[in-house]
Amino acid sequence: MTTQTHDQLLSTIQDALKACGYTGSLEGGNLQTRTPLTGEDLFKIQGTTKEQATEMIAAADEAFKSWRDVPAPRRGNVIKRWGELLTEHKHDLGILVQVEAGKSISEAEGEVQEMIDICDFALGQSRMLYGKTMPSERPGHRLMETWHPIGVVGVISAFNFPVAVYSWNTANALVCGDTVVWKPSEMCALSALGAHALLARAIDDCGEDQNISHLILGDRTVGEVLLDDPRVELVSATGSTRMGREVAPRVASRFGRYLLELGGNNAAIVSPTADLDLALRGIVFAAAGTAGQRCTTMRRLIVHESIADKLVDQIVAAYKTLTIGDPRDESVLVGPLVNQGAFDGMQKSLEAAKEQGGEVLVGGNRVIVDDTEKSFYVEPAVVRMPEQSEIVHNETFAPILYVLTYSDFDEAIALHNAVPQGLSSAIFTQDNSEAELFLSASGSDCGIANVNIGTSGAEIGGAFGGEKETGGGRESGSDAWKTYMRRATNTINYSGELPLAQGVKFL
Ligand code: UN1
Repeated sequence: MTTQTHDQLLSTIQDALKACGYTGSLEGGNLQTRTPLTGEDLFKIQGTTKEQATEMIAAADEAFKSWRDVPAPRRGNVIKRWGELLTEHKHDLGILVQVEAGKSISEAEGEVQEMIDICDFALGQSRMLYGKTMPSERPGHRLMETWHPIGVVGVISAFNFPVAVYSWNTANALVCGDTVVWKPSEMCALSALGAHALLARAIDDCGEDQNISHLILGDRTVGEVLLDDPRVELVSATGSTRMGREVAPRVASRFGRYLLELGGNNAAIVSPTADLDLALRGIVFAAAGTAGQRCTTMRRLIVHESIADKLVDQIVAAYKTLTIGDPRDESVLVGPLVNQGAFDGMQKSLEAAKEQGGEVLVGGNRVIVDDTEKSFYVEPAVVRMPEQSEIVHNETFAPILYVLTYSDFDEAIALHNAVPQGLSSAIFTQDNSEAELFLSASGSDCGIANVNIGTSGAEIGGAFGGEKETGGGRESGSDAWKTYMRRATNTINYSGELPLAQGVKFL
């Protein structure tokens, strides 16, 4: 039970936004904000018009002309300061994420921690925008490559990680010398105001140009401005595969670049040799945590037939102990679905699974919290499927774990790779050769492949993204920064002669 009244919640939000440095109005606008915690409306804030969005792109494009020449380590200072402010306001921003995405405070603050971590990473990266030097085939010549900023980066982010994914893109883009125009999910506009205000403070503290960062608030129609404006060199979009199918050709038709992080349908294989205790905890967190609303959520379990009954019984028992409710109560592990659409989608998928021979072993029922039908809480579900069927190929953004069994390892890999999505994957095994096979070219076809941990909860240091219908993009760590830059190959002749490459003679 949470004891906070609606008015108290409103003032908590106001305080958090103020602490982050947001000084604008929270009234009289046209964009209704809402919380999935209670299903109640919050503030009505000012949305952005298409004309304003276009003006922001123009301003960011203008700012780019100076920002690209600011030394990269100095650009890094803005990100360093952002990281400091995020550390100071981890709880404030965490509260906003909790209110709009419905996460436990530990997960909401964990999301802010991802922002702090990427700031550390990008600060280091600002001194490591390395290009290679290659041996020239000609005497007295030097061949090398240089990385340059590309321009305005449009970031479109989803409700489920309302601020972290934005920061992966923004921290990298800004140190690379790009400017950023961000269109967050309209369901998380308050979190966006908080995160954006903290960046504005960092820019101010460092004496840099505020126009390097802009925020567009509104529905998809205003976000579409980013897709079509030729000044937006890169569109980085997180969301559904359906959205990606629209974004990619639209941006490509004007030869813009895109970075897509779309649907996942993540599975874990559990081998007979697995440490079942460890597997159980990994599975339950990845499948039921964040109410199944991570793109990395585990949606399929492919378990060896010899241990299936035992493991499934343990999972069902663990699910029965999960506390479901308003996550302002710190004992709660599973918060709400984001809205009625998510709840209806889950019910539809459960129906389809039953029609396709599935048996719901636990969960799926609505949970009424605090006597209101305005919020949508649900018991995470486990569904045993007789075989791979159509529904198992779909991503339903809700906590449904489909269980399939296998008898030999090749069959497990085939089942694993049979879906159209390719984000995250895992194997639980103590057999080294199974683990290696899973990680090999003939193993998991996903962008993320783990051994003895679940599918979710990736660290920022690795490149994040996936294959097939997940969209192929990579953001966050490793060399994902290269997506935010363009490469120039340079040949410098200091020989005083003009030898031609490939030994060609002319004149
Ligand atoms: C997402 O759901 O879009 O790996 C991002 C994870 C988090 C990020 C998820 N670090 O689960």
